[in-house]
Amino acid sequence: MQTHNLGYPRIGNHRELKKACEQYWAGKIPAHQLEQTARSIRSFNWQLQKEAGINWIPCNDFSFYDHVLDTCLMVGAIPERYHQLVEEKKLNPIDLSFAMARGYQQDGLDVTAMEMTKWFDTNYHYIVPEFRAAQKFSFFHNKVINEFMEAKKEGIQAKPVLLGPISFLLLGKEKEEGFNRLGLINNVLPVYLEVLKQLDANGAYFIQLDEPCLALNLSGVELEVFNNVYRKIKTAFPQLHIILSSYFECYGTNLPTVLSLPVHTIHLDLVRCPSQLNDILATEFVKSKTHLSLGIVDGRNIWKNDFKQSLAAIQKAIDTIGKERVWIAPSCSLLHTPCDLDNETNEKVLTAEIKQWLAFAKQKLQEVVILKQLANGENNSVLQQQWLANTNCINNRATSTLIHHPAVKQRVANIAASDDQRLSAFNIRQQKQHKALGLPLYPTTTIGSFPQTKEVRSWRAKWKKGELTDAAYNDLLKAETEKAVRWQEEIGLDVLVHGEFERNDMVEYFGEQLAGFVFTENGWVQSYGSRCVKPPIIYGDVYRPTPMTVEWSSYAQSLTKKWMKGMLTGPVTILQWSFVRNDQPRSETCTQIAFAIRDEVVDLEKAGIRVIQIDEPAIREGLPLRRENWQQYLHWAVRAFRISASGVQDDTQIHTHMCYSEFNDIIQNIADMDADVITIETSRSQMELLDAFAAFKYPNEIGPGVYDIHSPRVPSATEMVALMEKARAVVPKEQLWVNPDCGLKTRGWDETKTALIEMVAAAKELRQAITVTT
Ligand code: THG
Ligand code: ZN
Repeated sequence: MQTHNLGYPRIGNHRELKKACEQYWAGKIPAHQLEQTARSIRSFNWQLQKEAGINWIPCNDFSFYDHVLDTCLMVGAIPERYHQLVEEKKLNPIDLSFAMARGYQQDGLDVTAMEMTKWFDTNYHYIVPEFRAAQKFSFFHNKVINEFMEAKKEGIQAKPVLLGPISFLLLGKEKEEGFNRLGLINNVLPVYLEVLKQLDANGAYFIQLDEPCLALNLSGVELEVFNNVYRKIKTAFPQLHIILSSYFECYGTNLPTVLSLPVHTIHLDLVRCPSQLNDILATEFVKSKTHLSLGIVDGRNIWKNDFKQSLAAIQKAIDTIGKERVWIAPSCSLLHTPCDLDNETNEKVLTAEIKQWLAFAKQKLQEVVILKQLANGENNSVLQQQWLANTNCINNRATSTLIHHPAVKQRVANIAASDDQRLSAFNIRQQKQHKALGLPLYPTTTIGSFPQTKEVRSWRAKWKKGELTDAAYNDLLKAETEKAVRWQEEIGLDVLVHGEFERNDMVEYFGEQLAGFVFTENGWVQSYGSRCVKPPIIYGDVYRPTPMTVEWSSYAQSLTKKWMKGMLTGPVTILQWSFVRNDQPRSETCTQIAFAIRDEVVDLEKAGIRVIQIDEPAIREGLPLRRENWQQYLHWAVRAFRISASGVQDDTQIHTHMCYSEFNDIIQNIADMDADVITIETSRSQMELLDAFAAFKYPNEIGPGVYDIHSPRVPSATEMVALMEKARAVVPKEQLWVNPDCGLKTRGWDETKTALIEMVAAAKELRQAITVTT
């Protein structure tokens, strides 16, 4: 029996990599210091895994920015617009990768960044490879060899991890019409073979090829490519030991192909797909020589492993295929969990009772090793103690009174048919809302947040440290809010927002006020590049003890005669961006959150807030990886949104906001959410996204974003009018709103002001055009 790890968090125990990268980008530290930080993180991680007793420790799981981007560099898939950076500016591979991820604006050059999208169903974003029909590949950056040698110098025989060639192609996108990127496989495979050759020559023994696309629905043609590629690898390197891994889902209909591939080991995500093991053990596979890596420790969540349950599965595998063919591992790379629970030392933040239920990356590796020892039949007092401690923690969590609130469960169990229905149909609500709100055609609004300046952040930091009293902090926020309100009135926006200066993260802010959530001090997880999030932990039944946003919204409304929009995060997004309890279905937890948000919506209405936005940017990324599971998810996710929105009168207007999404394939479900107004990101794609809404004849009101807030560029009123005219060509003008793409939290005030003044001018021009023509 062997243990291995698929990947370790690379941000560093205290986000050292984030800090070093940002300092390097700001020109505050030289390249060698950045590389020194990277080396010490790698070394720290390797030694930690060695001390934990892991047999096969990964290398090349490190990345300065993203591992898919690194793969682009490995195989020389460098889009043409960056070529001058290599040829003229002589950028080294690390600087080049930063330019590809972040764009390059220097010495008169303005090269745009590559696109970013979500890594499967996680909150991690990867850089999307760009392919052309005549795409050439070459072994361009030898990072993987370097890291293998670096580990060797540290006395570690590491297991290089590579994103497999097929998933690499499938995760990318065609940048021109008329070809299929998978057709490039014969061009890219030689580069992979060259990499394997050099790894082999340098003494690599096991090599992990990640093919996470095996978690998706694949066609017969795609599966045939798997057959060909892995046979060619075997033929070229009969002596190399390939570990093929996929995660986040069952292999499903891909399983027969996977089991037939000539690889040394096949990794199974037994957390997402526990049934898979029995299925495999009932086939002819048993008679083969292939090893099975049992991904039994949850790499996506923070709960302690249940040893008893895990051992039952491991034992079954051992009994059927023998100890020699069994490996133990986390279910996927530990990239998605925080580094080390030992860094949580403040009992006021994370109580001892809850902390004992948790395991972060370091603890998960210890679990993997203990499971192996237990399965091996080893027996000593330490092991006995570990077993006992685990049993106690698991029992303690199962029976804890902290978790269960009968009233919450009852409310979900007694859900009435009317709970997810507004009082009247949209056309009736629309009439009542138009009458009650008295807004002009093409009403203008923003998505919610205004710039979180250094000052605002510093007030919060001081207040958290106790250097600022509640009263002083509140006064500062009130003044900032009032400034924002006055300014919005001045420029003539129609529906105002309070600016959200009191909030940190749009999920954290609500989690902190809801029962059933806890937080960590240092539980950071990489989101993209140097950006990290600290997901809340949902450990128990969720309810809302007291109003969360009513005070701020009422205060802001009291400052103006215009309508002030209430701003909430929706139940699906709160669920999606948290670590969720695993002792009940996600749908159940989501419904509990939905009722908590509903209570807030009702209280906002009572306080006189008549326009309420419930953001759901994460609804699409929550989609299951396999299509056959989509409708079940969409059923409970859409219902959760509707529960949160349906407690109000007809003339209260419910908005929602979505971004970073394609909507074509779920447009019916978005319509089923039945928000009175939806604002969406469309400006980057020049309103292309709106096509789905137009073709579907989306019945409710829409605010297609007219400018891209992710860029500092300020568009003119003329450009925005042109975009809105595109929208008007496919959506009746009575349905249209004018707003930016997304919240303005990450922008500066100057650009925000200029852009919004232009936006209001654009709306006026659009209204003018109507009066002239009628
Ligand atoms: N919140 C959460 N998840 C998210 C987003 C979010 N996932 C998708 C998208 N938005 C990711 N975008 C970002 C943007 C900025 C940051 C993180 C994710 C960010 N993080 C700070 C950093 O790394 O410096 C840390 C957080 C803070 O200091 O408040 O800026 O909005 N949950
Ligand atoms: Zn957005």
